[in-house]
Amino acid sequence: MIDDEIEEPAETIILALVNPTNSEVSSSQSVFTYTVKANDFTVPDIIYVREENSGSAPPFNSWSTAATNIQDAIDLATAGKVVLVSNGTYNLDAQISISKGVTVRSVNGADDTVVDGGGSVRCFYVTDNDAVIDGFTARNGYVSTGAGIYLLGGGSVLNCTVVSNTAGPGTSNTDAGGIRCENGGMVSNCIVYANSAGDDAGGVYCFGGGTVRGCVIRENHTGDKGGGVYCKNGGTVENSTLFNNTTDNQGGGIYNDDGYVVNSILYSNTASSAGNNYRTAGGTYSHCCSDTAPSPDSITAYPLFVNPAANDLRLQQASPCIDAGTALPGIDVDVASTPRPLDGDTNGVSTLDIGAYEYLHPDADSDGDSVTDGDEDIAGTSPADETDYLQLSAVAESDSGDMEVSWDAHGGRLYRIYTTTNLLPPSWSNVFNVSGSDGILTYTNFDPEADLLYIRIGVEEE
Ligand SMILES: [Ca+2]
Ligand SMILES: [Ca+2]
Ligand SMILES: [Ca+2]
Ligand SMILES: [Ca+2]
Repeated sequence: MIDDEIEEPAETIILALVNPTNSEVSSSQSVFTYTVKANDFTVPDIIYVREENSGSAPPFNSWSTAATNIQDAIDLATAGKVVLVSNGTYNLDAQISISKGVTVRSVNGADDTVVDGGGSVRCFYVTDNDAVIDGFTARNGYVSTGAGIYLLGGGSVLNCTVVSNTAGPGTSNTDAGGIRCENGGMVSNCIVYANSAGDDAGGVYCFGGGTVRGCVIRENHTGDKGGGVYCKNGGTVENSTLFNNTTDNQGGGIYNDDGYVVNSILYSNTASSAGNNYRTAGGTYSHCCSDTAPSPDSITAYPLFVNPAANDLRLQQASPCIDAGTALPGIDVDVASTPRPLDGDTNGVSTLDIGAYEYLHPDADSDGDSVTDGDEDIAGTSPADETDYLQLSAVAESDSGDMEVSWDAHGGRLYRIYTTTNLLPPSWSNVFNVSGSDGILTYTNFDPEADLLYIRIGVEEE
């Protein structure tokens, strides 16, 4: 493209060009600016997107040149690259289409990063098995199927909130209000709620495959089969909580046609015709919790949610779902980012809970590092990793004789430094406080008055 009037070209090369119709060269005729097309660049490993940016320019390789449109960044990306999206609400006039193995990830998660279909278009459409959508709210999508997100032949949706999407209009062939997985796809650690479909699958449709893992699926509605989930010709639902979904026909929680449901809670769903919590047409179950047991190894006691009226579907300490699941590969964190499995019944064995949330018992020590799960939760260390606990990473004496202690800190935590010259109570003095970010913090005691100084580090959540 040749253009001498672009205000902020991505990159400008001044060319001396002889006017082909005139052997005389004048300055006004001979110099053009040439704006390099985006695909002339080396594609950066990270392609940035932010909602407003007057300095936007390909290849969007910094926040200052970030794209303002998620699709522009995806179009420029190649397989293996990351499209990193800042906070904001991205209002769509066309669906975001991902047809290559690109990871589209928000900086700060679903609460702060919203893709809005405006009640007129689908939010995301994925046709590559290596594509990943991580940390978005997808809302107000509208189309006849897969109104929030459509995974065709694979792809992953991680840590997303999928809400208020509608498959319509009418009640014929309007399926998958929230998410449609077709012949594959992974939906992991997502909250899918208040979506609807005129025909089948208010929340998630697994059609010919697809996996729903660690998800909360609540308050979705459909006209026909599967208020929460419809598994047709396959599909797997693992460690999920299906709650308060409704259908005008069959299978309020799930309509299970040849799917497999494991470690999942199916409770308080309603169906006008049959199968409030589940309706089975060839599907199977293992280690679930529902009002009637869908398999011999399932339980029927009420799951004891923390506050179901407020949709807080975490488990109380006495819940029968705690440590009642079966072992599954690939599940190492729950929908609230709590590591799992944990030893929620303090019997010394860490076992997956049934449902989307893992209960953290404050007195357990699931990983055996001698720090309780409760203290690890406060410190921000992993209760499922014995190498991760609050500990000093270095103790040193500076050239001037000052004492320095360093530790591996975490964000959202306040560290309090106490010192004493003897251990006789009451002796500790709180001499310094510092807010943590992820990484090493160092405290230097500049004026030790005694030959012997004890230092203690306390931590609390900010
Ligand atoms: Ca557990
Ligand atoms: Ca246990
Ligand atoms: Ca521990
Ligand atoms: Ca630990």
